[in-house]
Amino acid sequence: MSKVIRNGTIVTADLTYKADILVKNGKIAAIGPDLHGDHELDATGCYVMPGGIDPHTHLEMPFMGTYSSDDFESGTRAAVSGGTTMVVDFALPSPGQSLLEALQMWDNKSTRANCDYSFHMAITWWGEQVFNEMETVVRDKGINTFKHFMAYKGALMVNDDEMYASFQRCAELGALPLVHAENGDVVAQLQAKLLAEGNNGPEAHAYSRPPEVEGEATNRAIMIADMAGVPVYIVHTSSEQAHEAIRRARQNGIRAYGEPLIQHLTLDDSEYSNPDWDHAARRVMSPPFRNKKHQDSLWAGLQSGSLQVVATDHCAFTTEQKRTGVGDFTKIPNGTGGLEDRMPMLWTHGVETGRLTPNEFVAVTSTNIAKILNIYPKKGAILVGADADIVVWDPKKEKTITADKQQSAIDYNVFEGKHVKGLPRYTLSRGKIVVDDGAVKTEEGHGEFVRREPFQAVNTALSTWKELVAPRPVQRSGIPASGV
Ligand code: DUC
Ligand code: ZN
Ligand code: ZN
Ligand code: ZN
Repeated sequence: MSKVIRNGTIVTADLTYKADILVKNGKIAAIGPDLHGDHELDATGCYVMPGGIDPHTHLEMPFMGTYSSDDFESGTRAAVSGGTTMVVDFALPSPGQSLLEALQMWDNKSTRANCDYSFHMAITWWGEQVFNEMETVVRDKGINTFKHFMAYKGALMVNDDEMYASFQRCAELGALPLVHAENGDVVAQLQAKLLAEGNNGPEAHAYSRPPEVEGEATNRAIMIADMAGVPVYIVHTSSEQAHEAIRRARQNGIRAYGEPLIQHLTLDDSEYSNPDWDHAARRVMSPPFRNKKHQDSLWAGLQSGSLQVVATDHCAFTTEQKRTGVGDFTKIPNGTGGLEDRMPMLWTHGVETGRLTPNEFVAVTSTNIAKILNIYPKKGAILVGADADIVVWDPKKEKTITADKQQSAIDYNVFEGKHVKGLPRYTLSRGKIVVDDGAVKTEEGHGEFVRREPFQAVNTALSTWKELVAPRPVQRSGIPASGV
């Protein structure tokens, strides 16, 4: 059965024009004036854009003694309700675990997805097995990105030795390394000092992860990537120092990418001085929210192109889960939600304010991401032959964000009470209407895995295993099953 989106204004990363779109067999079959089909969707007064891609989510992730509370069903339902039609989640082996075994676990969880998805693979330890499995992950499993944590010491963190070796392996395989850039050694010392001084509340979480910790690690990751001969993507860029390291590198011809989160763009560190423990703890994430100076820097980065994409790092924990950290902020599960609010919040604070054009909005929420992750133009495009992942965006539709009405499984929303203008009228996931005149109509399991092929390899370093890195004992956590 064909569908036609009629009377809308198509907005892509580089064009704005009036045309109808014919959708058949999950793909865009035609674009042009006055098209007709079996089912017609009225887009009068709306922008018709590529569905959003969130390149950074953690659904049902074992982390800090628990599991994040949105799974692939509720998480992708939340996504499509806000106009996002694809998520990229992190398969996270616990240290010592086989990458392929971890991937199988994420494969099993993702069968419930309501929209398309892909995975990044995390490198949480280093050894010959990891080195060898990386090739299978890229060549057979369709994953071209590997995530490295420079923080979470004693759990997920890799050291420079391991990171340099892994980056060289990425270069050889045509894969892109991703980095969580915070100096984990310094964070661990600051945490211990703050606790020893009796600072155990959620506000101390922010004190333990100052912007310098992020700026230093970002610069280090970029320099190590450059020495390994590989581009690098810095996740959740939150501070001026981190942004400056990326901008400086780009000016020097280094291919470094930066990913601010919608939370860092729109919420600031005053949230942590709220006297309500729950309020502050619900906003504990890493990196923490920053002050206005840093927010201005991130917006400037999106405007100038030195930062390329907006994500969420969606990692939702209930209030009850957050309360594990009463009396010790280091035990508050790190993470916030944002999947369903990313697009409306960015439209409201970016496009409505004049900071971003609608075309730039499409670029940072979808097209740039598809290009960086090597899935363009299957995703991120309004072109004949592209997947019909489309959002019909009503710039006049308004709402006040409230947890009572959200799709996410948790009991609060960090954007509670915020007014947004600009919401989906329709969302299509590979041609299926999943938001119909504002009403969410998902089908569990409709989502499919999207393969991401390797980039042209830029370096032939480390094509065979060499014992270059001093082995260190793998520290296993108490959680079974891929726990960290
Ligand atoms: N930061 C978070 O806040 N949660 C998940 C992982 C991360 O790096
Ligand atoms: Zn007609
Ligand atoms: Zn992270
Ligand atoms: Zn993350």
